[in-house]
Amino acid sequence: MNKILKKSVSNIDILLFFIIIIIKLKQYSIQIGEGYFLKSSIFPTASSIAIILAIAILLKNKSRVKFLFLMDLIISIAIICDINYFRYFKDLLSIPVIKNGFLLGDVKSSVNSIFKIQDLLYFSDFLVIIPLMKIRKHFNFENISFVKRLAITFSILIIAVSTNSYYFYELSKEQPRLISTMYNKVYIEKKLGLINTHGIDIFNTLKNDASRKMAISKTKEEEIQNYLQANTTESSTALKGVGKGKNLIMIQVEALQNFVINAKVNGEEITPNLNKLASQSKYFDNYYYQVSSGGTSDAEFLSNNSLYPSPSGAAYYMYYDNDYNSIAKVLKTQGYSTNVFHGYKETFWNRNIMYKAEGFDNYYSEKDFNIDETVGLGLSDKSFLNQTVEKLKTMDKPYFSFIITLSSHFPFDDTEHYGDFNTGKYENTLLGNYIKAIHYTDEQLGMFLQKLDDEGISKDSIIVLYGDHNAIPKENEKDLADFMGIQNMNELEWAKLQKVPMMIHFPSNEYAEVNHITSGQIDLYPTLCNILDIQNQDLLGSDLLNTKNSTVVFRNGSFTDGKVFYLSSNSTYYDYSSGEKLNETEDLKAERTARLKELEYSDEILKHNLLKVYDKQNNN
Ligand code: GP9
Ligand code: MN
Repeated sequence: MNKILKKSVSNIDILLFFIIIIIKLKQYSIQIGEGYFLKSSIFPTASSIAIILAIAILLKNKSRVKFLFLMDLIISIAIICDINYFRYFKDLLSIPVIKNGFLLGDVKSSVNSIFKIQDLLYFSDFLVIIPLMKIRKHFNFENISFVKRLAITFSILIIAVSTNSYYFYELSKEQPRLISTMYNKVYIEKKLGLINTHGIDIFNTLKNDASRKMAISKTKEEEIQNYLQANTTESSTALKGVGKGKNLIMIQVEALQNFVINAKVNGEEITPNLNKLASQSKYFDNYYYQVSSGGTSDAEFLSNNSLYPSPSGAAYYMYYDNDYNSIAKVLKTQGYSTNVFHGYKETFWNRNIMYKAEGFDNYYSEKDFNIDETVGLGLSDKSFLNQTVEKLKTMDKPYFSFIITLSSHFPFDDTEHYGDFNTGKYENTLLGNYIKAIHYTDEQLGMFLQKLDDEGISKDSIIVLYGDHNAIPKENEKDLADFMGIQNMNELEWAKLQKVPMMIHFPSNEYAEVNHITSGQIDLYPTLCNILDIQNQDLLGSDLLNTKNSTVVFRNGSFTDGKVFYLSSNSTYYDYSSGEKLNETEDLKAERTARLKELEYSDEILKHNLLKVYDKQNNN
């Protein structure tokens, strides 16, 4: 009996820690209300607590208690911070946000009004624990040898780490880029629990910081600068400055792929309004999306900065603290007001922070719109675009307004809200549902464009519209092949389908034509520099109106110039038209090396914040 009592008292700190943390997380889960975090993440949560306990067991008695005490304190602080952040942003706190605390400005005062005195109850256990541990000190503890402690630690770790790994694996299978990009922290927490989620955040930050700390040589720095300078198209003449001083309205459409433009299903045009816009604009029909795992945010990043996205993770999360030479920043120097509109959670994709870095003065997110109608993920494109027009009407001119739609988001299953559109044999397939979704968005864009005309806005504006990335995943390729009449859907055919439309509309439908140049999202900004007659500096893309031969490079190292398509996945060159495999020639090899170099340069620019260095030199 005495032995059991001794054992229990000796290990009461371990038991208490486990119970207290579970109670706190349960309470936190109830307070947040959405999604029952603890319920859905009980096993990974228990495993993460067990990992902490395994480490504690390795320590000697006194240090063990101190360690657990400290862990309890850290977890309690994390819970309180998360709750307060969630009350305001409906998201979880992360290291990039903490590092950027000063960027949040008015949020600081909001936090004061959000904090509730009851939050301090998360510290209430200390009132009991401290005296309890003082009493426990007087007991005569059983002494466990280091070897025995090591064995216990090891056994707990094996069970806890494998349980945890299983849940990590399941989540990465379900949402492949979620853990590395952390674009939806609430969902990670729902699946893996609070401790794991913050652990991932810390790990990702450290990994990124370590790769950024490696110094870059002066020679490399200059080499990249020379490359950027050589890439600037000084001799641009076609349409130079035709949009000077005009408003720039740039619309990024969720999952708008090029194959729907001018296409019919069941005898009906899928996107009649965009087809009309295409016929009245410079329409680029060989324009590829170049996004990596950062999805929508990568499309924004490419289009606004003319830099490649990060090869893994998302530039919006990893390089939020860099200096950018973005469209908004340059237009601001020309007296433009800069605004961005997106009817979703303010912090999603780290937008609240990144938009500041990209020079947007005003960011209108979900909280600035009246959420009176929802379709798919959130506020309907109809209501969003209607409210956006109202905001545009009052904006200081000239303005740059960047507008990002939402309703046509994967998995396109909100069919009851897309309206009636018969997709014939594609009814009840993912492709059919996508067609319905994009038809809905097209209708809303049509009304929006009409309003811009009616309000007299179009005549003073350059309107750009493009798709962010693909809609149809590879596993649904059969339906798409059928729709496109492709008999043999192979890797090349699939790669050729990864295009999004890009249209530039000028007042009075001037300069309308279809432009077939092979191009990508990185080329938008330099093209706009020419049209708006603004400084084209340190950009990696090409001005599409003044370039004869353009090559588009994909984040995975594939590239095409419209004649040859190199696919990095199987390291093969193809003739673009015939699909024939080509042997590597010296020229092709040189091209491939040059393309990889360009990607590497972009990575170095981001890792070492080189635009800041070059900007300083330019100003000296
Ligand atoms: C939500 C949206 C989604 O704000 O932009 O991003 P995605 O999942 O398409 O990358
Ligand atoms: Mn998207």
